Amino acid sequence: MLPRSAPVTLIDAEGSPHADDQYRMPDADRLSAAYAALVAGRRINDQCNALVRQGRLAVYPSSNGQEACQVAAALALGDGDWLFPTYRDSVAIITRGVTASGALVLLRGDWHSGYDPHEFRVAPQATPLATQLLHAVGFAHAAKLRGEDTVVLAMCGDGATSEGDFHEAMNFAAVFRLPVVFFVQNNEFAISVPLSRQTAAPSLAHKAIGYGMPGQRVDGNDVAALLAVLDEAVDRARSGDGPSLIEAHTYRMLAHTNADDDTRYRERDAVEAWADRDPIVRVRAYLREQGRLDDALETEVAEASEQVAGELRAAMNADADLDPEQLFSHVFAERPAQLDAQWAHLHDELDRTEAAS
Ligand SMILES: Cc1ncc(C[n+]2csc(CCOP(=O)(O)OP(=O)(O)O)c2C)c(N)n1
Ligand SMILES: [Mg+2]
Repeated sequence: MLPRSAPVTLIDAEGSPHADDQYRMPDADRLSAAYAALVAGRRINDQCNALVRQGRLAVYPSSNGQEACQVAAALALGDGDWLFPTYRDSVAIITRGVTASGALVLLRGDWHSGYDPHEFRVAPQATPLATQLLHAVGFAHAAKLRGEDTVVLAMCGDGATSEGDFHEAMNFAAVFRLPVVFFVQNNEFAISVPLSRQTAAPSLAHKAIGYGMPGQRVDGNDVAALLAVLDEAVDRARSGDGPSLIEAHTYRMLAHTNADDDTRYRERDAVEAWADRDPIVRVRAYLREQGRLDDALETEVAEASEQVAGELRAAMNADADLDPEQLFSHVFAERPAQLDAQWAHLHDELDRTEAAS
């Protein structure tokens, strides 16, 4: 049950294969698909970072540098399985098949999810930390009671592991042997709080033992290792052996969101050191070495990513059709006097705007 002392790695930072006696290298077709998704994921992250500066997205918690975790989480699941993502997991949602513009509707500021969770088997992105873990566990419990073979993969960050909801979710899932994979992206920060101020445990994966489930640590910038480790946890869940906790060691390359200034709490050198461990560079080097990737295919992958980014730009640059009255919908069954006054104020303003135009 104990996690390894060092994270599982199958492709090292130079792109060379790293032998492991427990985990096998995923086949080249799967890694090629992962590479294409990684390149698209990076392009989407960069596009969203630009859109937020242009005022077209309200906020963007990017996964720059964490794309291997995003891609592997989506690719490790079968079609009928469910993903429970956080605010930082837009790329995982898109890799699962949701259109980029649909996935970004929430972060644009809309009050509804931009996709049908049942169509893609992806829950809406959760912003209150660790709440999605409880939803995931409840969902898995229901699936088990119904005799379905659904596996649920629930994502969270290192900071979220300090929440009470994390504890409740882990304990319930283990006691009832539920088909859940808890997937922690340890990017070393919870906004400005470093991991050293978050936990005194030897690793986040070690927390699994106390609940009675296996924990494993994996290099979060190695998509091959992530796929192999997540595959094993998904198989275990599906075969009725219960939940697992996987901790991916990665790094948040940008600030928490556009609203954060990370120069106030971390050194540039630390960030730059992680640039050498970029998740795209190493799988690209490996696939090239294997003769599975050449200039033509790289161009094809880059062009496909440009197309996704272009479609996203076009969708986000179109003004949303907003109804200001929705601000008042479903808040109170009977509107109190204070909101009545605000309602009247809004209508007065709308009438005057209309009269002036
Ligand atoms: C219950 C709750 N408390 C506090 C917050 C404010 N908050 C938003 S993100 C964040 C940090 C989370 O860090 P981590 O879990 O490591 O995820 P990351 O952002 O690094 O992906 C905090 C404290 C919140 N969203 N929900
Ligand atoms: Mg974090």
